[in-house]
Amino acid sequence: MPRNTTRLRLAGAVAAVLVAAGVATGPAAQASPEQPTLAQLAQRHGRYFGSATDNPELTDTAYTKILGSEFDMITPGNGMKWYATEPQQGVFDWTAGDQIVDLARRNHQRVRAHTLVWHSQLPGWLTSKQWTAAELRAVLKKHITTEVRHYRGKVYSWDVVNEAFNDDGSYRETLWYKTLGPGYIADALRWAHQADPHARLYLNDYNIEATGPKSDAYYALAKDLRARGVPFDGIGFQTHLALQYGYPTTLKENLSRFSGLGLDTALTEVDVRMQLPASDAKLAEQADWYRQLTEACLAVRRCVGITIWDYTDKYSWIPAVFPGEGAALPWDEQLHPKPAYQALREALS
Ligand code: 9MR
Repeated sequence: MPRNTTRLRLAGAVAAVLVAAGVATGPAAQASPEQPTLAQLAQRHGRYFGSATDNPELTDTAYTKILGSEFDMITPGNGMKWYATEPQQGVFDWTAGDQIVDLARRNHQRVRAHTLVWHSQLPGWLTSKQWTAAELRAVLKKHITTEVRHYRGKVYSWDVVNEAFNDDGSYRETLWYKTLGPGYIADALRWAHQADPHARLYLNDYNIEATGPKSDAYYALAKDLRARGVPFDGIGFQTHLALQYGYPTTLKENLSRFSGLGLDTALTEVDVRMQLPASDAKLAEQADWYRQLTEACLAVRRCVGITIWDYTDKYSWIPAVFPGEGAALPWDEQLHPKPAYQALREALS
């Protein structure tokens, strides 16, 4: 017994050192050698494999068991958004975000923190008032500084600005853009960097997987931010795909051109929805898409990892937002792996 205790203590100490060094250790320590986890398979390529999660689901122990073992990166789906973290002006609430950070830490997982500046899920006090530019700038700076400081040293990256562009490549007319102009993006990045110089800072959006006007807008902005020396590390490709719209065949070349700017890329919110009911044919096509997008990321040196937007259809956001669509994730509602799960394993092997 004492020998086991010593070994456990030693293993714990080694894990702590590796975690401090930013090396993911948990799933490697937990899984059986015959069946490596998605995280372990990704680690062999120097990548991570993550899942989003959300606080209400954490009471589901069958769910948290897979969440804690199969992945090495976790994103809070809602708990770090503005409505949750600053529900009243100047009053900060870290309960939801901390719960997920603590869970990830216990499972030796890293955290992609999400998100600081967005037009959605803002508290009423922020959206119901007419702000002057000076006032809103101060509010934004305080929010970013306080939240990023709170999580300093505890998160791998931040989605600093989320969904800043329209599909045609024009700036989205958000509260931030309308009041502060496009400079809010560089300001947000600078404030986030000051608050946590080690966090990787991302701009994150959907419908930018294929080349086109929206992804061109990010390319131009990224180039400009780089040229001006604004602290900034990567572009998050949300990758919310739908079978009925076709696979984004230019994904790999698109990821590559951002690497060419010296930036990281990541697939940050992957799901592949379909019109219900699901069929074997649709699930096979979905599996093929998961395989292709994984291969695309692995083929691009600076595509650092993949996160799915929760791992099971049981907790997917899709059915509530796209009625009649769903079945978007690699595990079904009973937490059984689907063909997409096998496809992910093969693509990572
Ligand atoms: O997963 C999130 C869901 O629980 C929320 O209801 C929804 C509200 O908009 O936001 C979801 O996450 C979004 C993410 O923050 C940004 N990209 C789109 C995601 C799906 O809507």
